[in-house]
Amino acid sequence: MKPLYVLNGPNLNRLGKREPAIYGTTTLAEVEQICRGAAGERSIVFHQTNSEEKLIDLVHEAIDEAAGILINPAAFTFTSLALLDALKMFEGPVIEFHISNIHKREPIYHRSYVSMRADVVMAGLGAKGYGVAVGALVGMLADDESELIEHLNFPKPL
Ligand code: CA2
Repeated sequence: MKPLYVLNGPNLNRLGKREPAIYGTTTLAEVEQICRGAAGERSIVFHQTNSEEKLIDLVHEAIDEAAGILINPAAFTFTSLALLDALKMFEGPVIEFHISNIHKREPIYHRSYVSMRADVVMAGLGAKGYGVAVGALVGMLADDESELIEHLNFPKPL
């Protein structure tokens, strides 16, 4: 079974250590454990990077390896056409995830490039919401697979 890729953008390595009023007290290491716990039989490939180039390289890796992508692109959400272009090459489900509700914040946080590719956008559930998002991704993949099985069992008549 292909893994899920959970990708995190710039500054999220500081999670739980700064601005707890916005981002809470859960650390990124705890987020990783939450994701693994919510994934069931699926394995998780978990990364955080402060580099746009590295994040795009990880999306390229996911294109070849992953069943689905959960991405918190952080500030690259609002700036990176290159990240959007990379995500457009991925054929499986993509969930865009934000710890805070970006729409409750200043207008610069309202226009997401990544949302133009994401199948699902989640914002405002806090860091523990990563588990909800992984569960949703697992469910989306199970739905896809049951549709495929249905199609294989009941092919359309000629
Ligand atoms: O709410 C989110 O998950 C964000 O993607 C986080 C980004 C922000 O640019 C987005 O608007 C929303 C910023 C991440 C900053 O990370 C920090 C982590 C800990 C402490 C301070 C900042």
